[in-house]
Amino acid sequence: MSIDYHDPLRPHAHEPNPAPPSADPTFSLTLPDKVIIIRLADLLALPPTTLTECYIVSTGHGVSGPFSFAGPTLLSLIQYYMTATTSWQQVEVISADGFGTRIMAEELFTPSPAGPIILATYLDDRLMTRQQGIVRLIVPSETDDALRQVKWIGLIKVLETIDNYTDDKLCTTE
Ligand SMILES: Nc1nc2c(c(=O)[nH]1)N[C@H]1C(S)=C(S)[C@@H](COP(=O)(O)O)O[C@H]1N2
Ligand SMILES: [Mo]
Repeated sequence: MSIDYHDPLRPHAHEPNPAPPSADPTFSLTLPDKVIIIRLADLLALPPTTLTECYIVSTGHGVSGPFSFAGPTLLSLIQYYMTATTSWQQVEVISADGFGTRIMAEELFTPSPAGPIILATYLDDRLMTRQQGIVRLIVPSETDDALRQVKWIGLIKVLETIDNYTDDKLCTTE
């Protein structure tokens, strides 16, 4: 018998959803002690970081790019809204269509040489359309299958502890 942690935010086979789940790019930021509604204007008010030479590597539909994506870093958003003394260990970024990824605080504090994780609002110097994914997470270290490139972010949840997917979420298989 093996233990399988069916974490939906870990890489898994996936057919990309072609259409935005809603027209509105507003999303929730859930912090350990409060929930904040983030509108596009709030993101545009934070200093942007530009990532050039980005590729979206789709296992089913080939590679597209290079693109330049720009927007605030995920770390800058968290630090802007969170009480500085609150400690946190990981972040869940989930789209309105239920697709998502899990990010360790370490990945934000020590970005990969490919660049920091950003909340992209611009694609090739133009405000992205909803169809293109605004607000779109760009994880530059992920170059295999686009499974961390979350389009249409609906929820960003900052967790104080590491969610190990135990108890009710644990599944056992033969
Ligand atoms: N919200 C959301 N984001 C998503 C997906 C999805 O289904 N929903 N699919 C992922 C996958 S598997 C791929 S290949 C890329 C496709 O991005 P593109 O449509 O910009 O090429 O989006 C990623 N982000
Ligand atoms: Mo994909």
